[in-house]
Amino acid sequence: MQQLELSPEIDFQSEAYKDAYSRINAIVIEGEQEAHENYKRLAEMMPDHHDQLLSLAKMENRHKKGFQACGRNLDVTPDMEFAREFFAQLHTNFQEAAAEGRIVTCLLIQSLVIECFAISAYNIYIPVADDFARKITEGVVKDEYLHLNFGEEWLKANFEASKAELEEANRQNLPLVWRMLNQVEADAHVLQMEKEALVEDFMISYGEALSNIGFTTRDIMRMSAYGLTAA
Ligand code: PL3
Ligand code: FE2
Ligand code: FE2
Repeated sequence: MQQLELSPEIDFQSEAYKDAYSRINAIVIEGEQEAHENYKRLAEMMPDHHDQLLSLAKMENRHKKGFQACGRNLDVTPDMEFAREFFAQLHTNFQEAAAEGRIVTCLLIQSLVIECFAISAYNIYIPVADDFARKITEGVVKDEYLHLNFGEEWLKANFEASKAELEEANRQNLPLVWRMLNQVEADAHVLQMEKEALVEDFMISYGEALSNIGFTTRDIMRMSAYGLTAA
């Protein structure tokens, strides 16, 4: 609220806002769709957690519908082609890991990387969103913490056996996050979301997740650096 008072009025109907929103909204819709498919796939790969994962998949589908409504509310048509391109590399990495039965890599991509990306983006969006989108996003972000928690709990319980694969998956996928952040920087700025804040929030959520799973501070520092040098 305080942030709202400090920032100048946002004109949600300006052409500049709607143009930027057509890409950001599409990214979020596509992200929720990817998450929906990824949890369905994980449900097949993890029979012990099948029902829980299907319920997460259903939540993602509801999130997608919520964000589609946010676009319609502003009279914006989401640029889905741009968004599919935006997620292409992460999508491919998940598909390849799933095809080889690499559950740990799939969980790192979906439940750690994508969920932390979503949590940071949504938290930073909420104070600068229009009233309609703020209510939707507040509901969604609560669910995303549950999704992150699912990955944390499983990886924590299987930490020793997962460690090497987690390190490799981090090395492969974290650089993609920095690239994606660079790609949204200009549009996010139009929505009054600053890249520095997104990076900071992401690093905090992701670092906390790695810590909860069992990595040491030294591990976390080293693992976080992968993204930055290759960006
Ligand atoms: C997982 O449940 C959802 C995955 C969504 C990923 C979203 C990434 C968003 C990055 C773009 C930054 C702007 C966000 C604006 C919020 C409406
Ligand atoms: Fe979601
Ligand atoms: Fe999620």
